[in-house]
Amino acid sequence: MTQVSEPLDLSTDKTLDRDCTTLSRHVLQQLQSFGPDAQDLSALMNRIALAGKLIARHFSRAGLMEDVLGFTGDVNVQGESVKKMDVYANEVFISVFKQSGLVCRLASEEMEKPYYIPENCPIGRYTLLYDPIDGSSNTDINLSLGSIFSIRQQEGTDLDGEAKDLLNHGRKQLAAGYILYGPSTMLVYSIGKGVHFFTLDPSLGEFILTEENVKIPDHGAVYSVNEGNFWQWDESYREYIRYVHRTEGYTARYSGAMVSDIHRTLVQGGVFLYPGTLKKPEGKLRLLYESAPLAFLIEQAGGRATTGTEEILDVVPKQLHQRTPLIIGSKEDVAKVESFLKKND
Ligand code: P6P
Repeated sequence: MTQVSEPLDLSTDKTLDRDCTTLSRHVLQQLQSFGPDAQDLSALMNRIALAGKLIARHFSRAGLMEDVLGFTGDVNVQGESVKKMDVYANEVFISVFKQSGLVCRLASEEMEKPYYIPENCPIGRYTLLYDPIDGSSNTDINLSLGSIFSIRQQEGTDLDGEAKDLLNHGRKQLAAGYILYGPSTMLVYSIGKGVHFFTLDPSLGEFILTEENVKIPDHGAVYSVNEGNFWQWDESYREYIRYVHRTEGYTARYSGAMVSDIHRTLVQGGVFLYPGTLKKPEGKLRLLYESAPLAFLIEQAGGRATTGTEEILDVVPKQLHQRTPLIIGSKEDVAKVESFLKKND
């Protein structure tokens, strides 16, 4: 008589299965394919995850190690003082894609021109666009910050090494997301099939699936903007701020690191905005490796992202580091901001 084994405790089985839902497996599940393109995307996301783990580890020990915090003394292509963490994180993304055969070019906030990895270029058809550390003003004060990434397919041969094919709208993105270095390290991504949350389990050294198909609420109480720029804005934005000041049910949150503010907006609803100012009429935030990847995510989650006059994902940039005004978040809250812009048109 064969001994009938006790049925598996399903709760254990489910936990085990959840712990085995790594990022690379999730990508293949999303694509329902093991074909070469799916394998490429899975491998790309795995490398992004490795970059996130390396940067998170560096941050976690920053105060204990020499030469991690503080400024390098240099100024980047954006005219911003460079933090040592900016340089480290930028190098991490380059290193994780060497010998990958995947990524030929990397376009970064920290580099004026795209960086080519020659050994990958004959076969690597992907380009990584990224902001290695977004919100680096938070680095030395131990507040949350992030990395933002976007993956595009190279179009054409780029023989002149100018990567002109990158100057295209955001709906060309194959994948986009961010890594949030907070109390826990999270990786949030989309390959156009919804938005998914992964949380780093340091004991495993893996990002594990924690939430699938995240949807942004249609409305949230929080408006997120640097009101220190109030007198530099167009009157229509000042009218919107006066409205939320005098209307019950709104509150302000602003962290100085867009990834943190966007993550809160994605989870709780609301709106984040960085309008053009007198000093920067075109806005501060960069299109290709900050606003477009986040717009891709927020649209996938059922929200919206606009310049105020055009959907962010429709904007075709004229140059790699082009900036843009940004209004992003819940549908109803983005529409509320737009209603003030239209009133003043
Ligand atoms: P301000 C960080 O430099 C960043 O690009 C975003 O992460 C952040 O939301 C914004 O700039 C902060 O800019 O002018 O409010 O300090």
